[in-house]
Amino acid sequence: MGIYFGKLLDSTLWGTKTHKILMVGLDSAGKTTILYQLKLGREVVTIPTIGYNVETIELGNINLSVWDLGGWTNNPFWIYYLPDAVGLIFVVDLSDNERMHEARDKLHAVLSDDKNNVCLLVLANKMDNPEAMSISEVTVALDLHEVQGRSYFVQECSARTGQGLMEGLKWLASAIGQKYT
Ligand SMILES: Nc1nc2c(ncn2[C@@H]2O[C@H](COP(=O)(O)OP(=O)(O)OP(=O)(O)O)[C@@H](O)[C@H]2O)c(=O)[nH]1
Ligand SMILES: [Mg+2]
Repeated sequence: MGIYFGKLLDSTLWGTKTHKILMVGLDSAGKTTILYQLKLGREVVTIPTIGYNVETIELGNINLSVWDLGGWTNNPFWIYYLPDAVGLIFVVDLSDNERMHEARDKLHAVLSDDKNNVCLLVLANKMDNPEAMSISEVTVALDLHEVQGRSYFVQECSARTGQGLMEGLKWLASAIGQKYT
C-alpha cells in the first residue's frame, strides 16, 4: 500500500495517474494479442513471450501500465510484480477446455500470493472461436465463486477483433478508482 501511494503521488504531480496492472494466464491464452490490440487497435502476430511485455494504455485521465507476463513457465514469477500492482487481469482461453483446470489452478495460485486484494478482471478470450465456452461455464470452471475479499468481473472478449476489451478495461479502471480514492 505504501509503495502504491508513493507511486500515485509521483504520477499525480505530473497531472495523470498511472496504475500498474499485472496480466497473467496460461501460455497461448492471448495475453500479448490483447495487449497490442489495446495499444494499437489491431491484431498483431505474436511469438510466445519470454519474460514480459509492458505498454501504457490511456483511458481518459488514467494511464494503465499493463505488464504482460509470459505464461510458459510454472515458476511463480508473478510474485515479483504483484506488490506494487493495483489490478490483475487473468486471461483464459474459452476454447481450451482441456487446460481449464490448469487455468483455474494458476488463477487461484496468483490470488493466494496477492496480499493486497487487488481488483481482478477475468478476460474470457477467444469468444470468436466456435468451440468457446459460455461465461457461466467458465465462471464455474474457474471456481470464481471462491473469490472473496476483492472486486472481480468476468468479461467475454476476442483479442482478434477487439470485442469486449475496452469494456473490461473500463470496469477495471473504475474499480481501481473506487478502491483507492
Ligand atoms: N481465435 C482467436 N485466437 C486468438 C485470440 N487471441 C489470441 N489468439 C491466438 O492465440 C495464440 C496465442 O496468442 P498470444 O497472445 O501469443 O498468447 P499469450 O497468452 O501471450 O502466450 P504466452 O506469451 O506464451 O504466455 C496466437 O496464435 C493468437 O493469434 C482470439 O481472441 N481469438
Ligand atoms: Mg505472450
